[in-house]
Amino acid sequence: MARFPEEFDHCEQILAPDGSADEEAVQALDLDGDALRELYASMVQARALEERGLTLQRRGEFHFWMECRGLEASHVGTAAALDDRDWMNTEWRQYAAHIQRGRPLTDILLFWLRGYETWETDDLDDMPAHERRLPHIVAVGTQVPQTVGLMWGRSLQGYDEVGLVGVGDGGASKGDFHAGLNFAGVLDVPVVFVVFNNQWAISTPVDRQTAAETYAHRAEGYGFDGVLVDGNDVLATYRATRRAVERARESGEPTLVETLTYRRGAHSSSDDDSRYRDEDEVAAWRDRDPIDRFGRFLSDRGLWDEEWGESVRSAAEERAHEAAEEALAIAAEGSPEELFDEVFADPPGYLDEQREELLAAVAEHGEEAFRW
Ligand SMILES: Cc1ncc(C[n+]2csc(CCOP(=O)(O)OP(=O)(O)O)c2C)c(N)n1
Ligand SMILES: [Mg+2]
Repeated sequence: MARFPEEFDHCEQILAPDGSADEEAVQALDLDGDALRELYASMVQARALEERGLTLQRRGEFHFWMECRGLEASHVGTAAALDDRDWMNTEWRQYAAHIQRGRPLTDILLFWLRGYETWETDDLDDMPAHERRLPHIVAVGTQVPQTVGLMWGRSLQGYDEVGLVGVGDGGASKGDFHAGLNFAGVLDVPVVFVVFNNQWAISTPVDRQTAAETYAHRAEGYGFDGVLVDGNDVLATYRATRRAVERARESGEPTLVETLTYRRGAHSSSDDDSRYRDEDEVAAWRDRDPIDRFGRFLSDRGLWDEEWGESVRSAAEERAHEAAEEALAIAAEGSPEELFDEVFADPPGYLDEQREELLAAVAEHGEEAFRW
């Protein structure tokens, strides 16, 4: 069974569920009103995008979609702690983090519509923050050793950049997780590992992933620090990650940050979560909504009122709508043979043969027959 929110009040926290805050801790963050409002707006944008994506999937315009509902504070707070020069590789549900780093919504959607990503530049010295990432890999957990390799290389080249890599509670069971953390600990690779413990990996609850009390404990076995934070508190996830980023930059020492949270939506648009979990559990976590909590905090400081909240929400919905229209139009211009692009610089011969076969089939049956 997954666990209820009351059991997790021992996590590092700045905002209580009612929005009241540890004032001293807030002051120490040194975030002004605009920066605080930006965190809120990123979370709202992520939710608007997820609602749009789900609607379009139900209408048959997207073949697949996944929600990050409930995880926004974990994704946005950790991403906000990075500098523009840093790198961020994500697990597949983490689009709120990309939003916080300024990645265009259309670009996020196009990955799910086309299965590949494009970059505006390959000049590493002139790359904007939102492009400083590896291509998204659907194979769970592989991003962990890849990030360590990337950051080991960058630090050997003399750059003072830090890499953040996100992985789920399920992904943390992969051997890749061990290989990545062990290597980074031994060689002082400047990486912040973030385990988004949302307590489910499709239908497998976290107590079938690990018998340990926390993921954060594992850091000790790799020779570095681990910290458990309330994943529904955007200021706590920001602070813990910021500390870890600073440490990595100064000494190369990695950190493991566990954000404890809950996946409120189904695993994906292809999943029916009512078949394996109790609605009471979902309802309990709905009361801990990270956006509502942060809104109450902002409201107490005069940074949020109904009118402003509504304007942020409606602008986010409009942007999500426009981005979806744009992404669908771009994807419609693509052709089936794109399947073979963006993988190999020099494709092996058998792929050329398969491309010819596909083109012959398209010529015979028409492109429409190859669209989902
Ligand atoms: C190597 C591999 N095995 C299985 C899958 C299918 N799969 C996709 S997501 C997922 C669960 C991931 O759970 P978790 O790591 O907790 O991330 P979450 O979905 O909760 O964000 C699985 C098993 C996959 N993509 N890659
Ligand atoms: Mg999970």
